[in-house]
Amino acid sequence: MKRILVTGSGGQIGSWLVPRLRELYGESNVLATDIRTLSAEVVEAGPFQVLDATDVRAVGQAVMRHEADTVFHLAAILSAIGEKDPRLAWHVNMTSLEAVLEVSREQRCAVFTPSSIGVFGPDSPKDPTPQDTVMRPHTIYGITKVAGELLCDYYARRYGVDTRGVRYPGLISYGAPPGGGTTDWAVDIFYQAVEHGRYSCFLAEGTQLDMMYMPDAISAAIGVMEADPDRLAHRNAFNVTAMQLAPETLAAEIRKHVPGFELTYDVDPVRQGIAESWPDRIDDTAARREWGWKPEYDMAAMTADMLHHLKNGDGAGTASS
Ligand code: NAD
Ligand code: AKB
Repeated sequence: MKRILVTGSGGQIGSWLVPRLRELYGESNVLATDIRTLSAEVVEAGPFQVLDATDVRAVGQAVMRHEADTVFHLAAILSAIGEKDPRLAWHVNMTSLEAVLEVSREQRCAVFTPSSIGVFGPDSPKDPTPQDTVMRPHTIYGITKVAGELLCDYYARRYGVDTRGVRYPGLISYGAPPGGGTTDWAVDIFYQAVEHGRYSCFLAEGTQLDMMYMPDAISAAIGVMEADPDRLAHRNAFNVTAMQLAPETLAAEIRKHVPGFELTYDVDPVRQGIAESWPDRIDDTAARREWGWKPEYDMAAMTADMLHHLKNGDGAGTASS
């Protein structure tokens, strides 16, 4: 049975990933950690520890005490917050990854690190964006993700650390709010639709980006880590996508459930600039071929499920950006 440590457990992904890992591998085998204390519900559901992932000694001690053999490294600063404080993004994203990789080299752990569609930039082909192509992002977030992918591959080649990752698109979920990204509009829109019947979007009409519903994102993380290593030609990191959404496309789908839902625009130039530098559609053939990636939710299924849960009071607020 795997012994797992998760960093950044309280975020949008961690709040879904930790319960799923505990279901699969046993409650006591999954140590949830975050730089901040989390709700009693999370802390009492299994082992939890406050841990700053940039502190290599603390990460080393936590891995040793828990006897972890696998680290899911989720702690990071996302794209919109990163543009507000680039040095913080560089520090958190790079120092924490280097700490996790060093500890994993010493203590022989496998490592999952999410990358992002943010690795791509204006020079990358936009539709479709291939698995292997030009990656010259204009955001500090994207720069840390490209450097992170390369560092993970380096640790695999040089030290034999089993590093794997996926390039997530924008993730849509209820529960923990998104952490300050460019794709947060695709979560906010659902909360505003249910609460107020209207939404003012910070991206412009026609801005298409790849997206995925969180249950599929969790399957991707677990799927790539369970994949047969002999089938993997790539490691860090696989393009994965489930749907392509522009604000007006998603609004039309929401309107089928919330008649009269109104969409207006109040464009934020910073996040609009980031979105325009990202792909319209990534090609995830390599993930499908090498480890059987296949999403379950399309736009219609995701929208129905999101609205069902939010109407039942399963939401937890909107984005922090
Ligand atoms: P999030 O912002 O929701 O959560 C990040 C968590 O990390 C927070 O709970 C925060 O408290 C914690 N954290 C911050 N600094 C820390 C530190 N120094 N030590 C320990 N914990 C710290 O992020 P998320 O959406 O859950 O993203 C997780 C990973 O997935 C990130 O690497 C992100 O780049 C990547 N990703 C996310 C998305 C998305 O749409 N959510 C898309 C692509 C990639
Ligand atoms: C962001 O918008 O920063 C994230 C991502 C796509 O990496 N959601």
